Amino acid sequence: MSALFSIRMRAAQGCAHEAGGRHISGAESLLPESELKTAAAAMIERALVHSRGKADFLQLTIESIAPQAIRHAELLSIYEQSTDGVAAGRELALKALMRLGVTLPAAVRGMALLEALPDSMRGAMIVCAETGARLDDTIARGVRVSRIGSADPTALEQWLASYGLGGDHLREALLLASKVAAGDGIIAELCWSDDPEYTTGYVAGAAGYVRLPQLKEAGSGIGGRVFFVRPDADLAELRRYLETTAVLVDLPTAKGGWLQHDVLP
Ligand code: WAQ
Ligand code: MG
Repeated sequence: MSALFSIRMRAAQGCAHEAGGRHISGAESLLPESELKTAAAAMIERALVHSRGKADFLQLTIESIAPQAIRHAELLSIYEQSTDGVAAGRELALKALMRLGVTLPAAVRGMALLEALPDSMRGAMIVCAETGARLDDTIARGVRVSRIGSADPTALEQWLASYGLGGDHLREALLLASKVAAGDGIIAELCWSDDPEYTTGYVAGAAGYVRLPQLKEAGSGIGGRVFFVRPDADLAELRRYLETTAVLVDLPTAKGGWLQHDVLP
């Protein structure tokens, strides 16, 4: 296999993130050299034309990944849940988190952290799955998962389309959640988008990706991610995995039952 490159973008309004700029958008992928130009152009376009606002700062990083450093994870199964309104959606999200092994108080506390954000972070909060206490020290930055891609982007697109699924938000979230769920110490993840028009969010864990169509009100530009971890998780090691380990996501081996409706895993 030829060498792969990690390509990632972050964009902010006002000034750079680290100088206090407001996070607008980010993106990451793992690609062969031949696809970098197209991917870079798409990421620049995304940063400059975004529903959260116009970026004044944009950083693109491209670096090669040694083939022997690449790990693999399997694409999570999807469970689509129909819900009626945001309150019902969040209620169901709590239930899904508990099914994956988060305690009720921790699920409630973790969700409250996300609900209380004054504006979106660039990355995720790491929270104890037993107590709901925030464990990372990144304050308003968050832990950003990167070096993540599909082992076969064309096959993934066809796979999703065969289930009537597609779109950047879903594809990227599914890849990210598949890497996160494979992390040592991860129990579950809770996410909703910070793009004002995108209300679908999810709860994910090793047992699957539970898609909830309305986890926030349309028009809200505040979203985020919470990674719930075992109380004894090695946080430094986990953070290294999330931020720097290159992971390619493979399609599941068995096709039957990959997408299910209105059942929790
Ligand atoms: N690592 C950690 N946290 C991230 C990352 C990352 N690579 N990317 C985004 N976040 C956090 C950050 O706080 C953002 O503000 C927040 O998540 C939302 O990011 O249809 O689009 O890219 O099934 O806006 C989920 C549903 C869509 C998809 C999620 O998130 C579906 C989405 P966004
Ligand atoms: Mg966004």
